[in-house]
Amino acid sequence: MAEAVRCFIGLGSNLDNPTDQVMQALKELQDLPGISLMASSSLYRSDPMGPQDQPDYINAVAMLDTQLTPLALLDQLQTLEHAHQRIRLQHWGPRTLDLDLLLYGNQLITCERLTVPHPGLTERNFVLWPLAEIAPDLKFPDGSLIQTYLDQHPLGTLQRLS
Ligand code: A4P
Ligand code: MG
Repeated sequence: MAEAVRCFIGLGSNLDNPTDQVMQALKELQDLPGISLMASSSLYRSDPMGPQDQPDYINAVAMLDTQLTPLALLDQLQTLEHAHQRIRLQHWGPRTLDLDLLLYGNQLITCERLTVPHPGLTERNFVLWPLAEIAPDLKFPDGSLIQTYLDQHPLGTLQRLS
């Protein structure tokens, strides 16, 4: 059997009780076939990036090991999004559940359905801080350290929830 690859998933929600959406999604990730959930961050409340006339987000990051291929993993994540009745109305608009594949081992992936590392990864404090909470020594595929990006994108109004 193929060796498991360490992956990180970004979770976000700002509709229909976002805290429950994210906590439920973390449970569901754990139950997905071919996936072992290794750690999950605290939940964080964040100001909306993009259109401002939408509610605050709840964000978190999960660490998992999987033998699924990147596209098979994306399929699983999208099935989960659909199960949360996500309706895609507007780019960067409100959503019940958004699951982004942030990192798939050290792989660089560019295809029609997938860009990994996720292009927003090193620019969003609501991704960087929860990621650093569960992987403080993380190195990105280009060799850069997560700590560098934390310094560039401080916590600001991002709020870690207990
Ligand atoms: N896709 C390509 N690469 C990936 C990847 N690494 N992970 C493709 C997941 N999907 C990936 O995604 C559109 C397509 O991207 C998918 O079909 C997949 O094949 P989408 O989630 O439907 O589109 P979107 O969310 O409207 O656009 P985008 O650019 O993915 O938005 P983001 O980056 O997900 O941002 N503010 C706060 N505070 N917190 C948030 O979490 N999230 C967003 C959405 C906006 N503002 C936010 C937050
Ligand atoms: Mg997305």
